[in-house]
Amino acid sequence: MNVTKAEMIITAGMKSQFPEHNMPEIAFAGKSNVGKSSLLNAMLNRRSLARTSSQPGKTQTINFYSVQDTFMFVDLPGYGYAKVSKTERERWGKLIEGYLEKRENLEKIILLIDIRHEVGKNDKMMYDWIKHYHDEVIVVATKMDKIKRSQVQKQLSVIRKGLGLSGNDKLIAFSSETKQGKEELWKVIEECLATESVEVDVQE
Ligand SMILES: Nc1nc2c(ncn2[C@@H]2O[C@H](COP(=O)(O)OP(=O)(O)O)[C@@H](O)[C@H]2O)c(=O)[nH]1
Ligand SMILES: [Mg+2]
Repeated sequence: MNVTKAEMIITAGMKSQFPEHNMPEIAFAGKSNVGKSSLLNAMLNRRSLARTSSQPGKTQTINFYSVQDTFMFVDLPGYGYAKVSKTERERWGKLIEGYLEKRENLEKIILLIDIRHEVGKNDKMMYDWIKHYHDEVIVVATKMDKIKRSQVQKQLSVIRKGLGLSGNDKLIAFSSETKQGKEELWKVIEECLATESVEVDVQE
């Protein structure tokens, strides 16, 4: 896909702020600092449409980006950041559940895992949760430029085993620095959009 138009629609801190529209949404989930915002920028050919940070745990909002006026990318708040209060964690839980469980527009959730890391408990929980609702899960192994080329296949199989991926799931190695994996990820996203099952009635 050649993205020529991408806009930030809203940074939602609560469910009532989720935008009403009838486009399908592709949401990105993962641990904080996994590289979600960087991946969105790389996919959308933008340097800093989605804000990136070297300090994990900053974004506790759901950010909506419209792409080509035909679908939306949704940046979910990262999980697994220890240094937040119980109140903050509960707020996070409510926000993300409010989106994942009830969002009519949601077409696909893409799970991001750092290619250098073991699969964590939260990653596995998120995978199982997605798998419960979606037959096919798309997993992106991020920051592949941080490991040697010769280690990529090995790390991918660590992730495949750790999550317990099944045959119809997809696992793509990606780098926001080198843009490796970008074409492959677009191809998978375009396939999702082509077989789109979302039908949303927007009340005027
Ligand atoms: N080398 C490298 N660094 C990355 C990559 N993706 C993200 N980062 C860095 O990892 C940190 C967290 O990235 P960010 O996109 O903000 O993560 P988020 O919290 O998941 O949105 C930032 O310092 C990024 O520059 C990548 O593909 N390669
Ligand atoms: Mg982010």
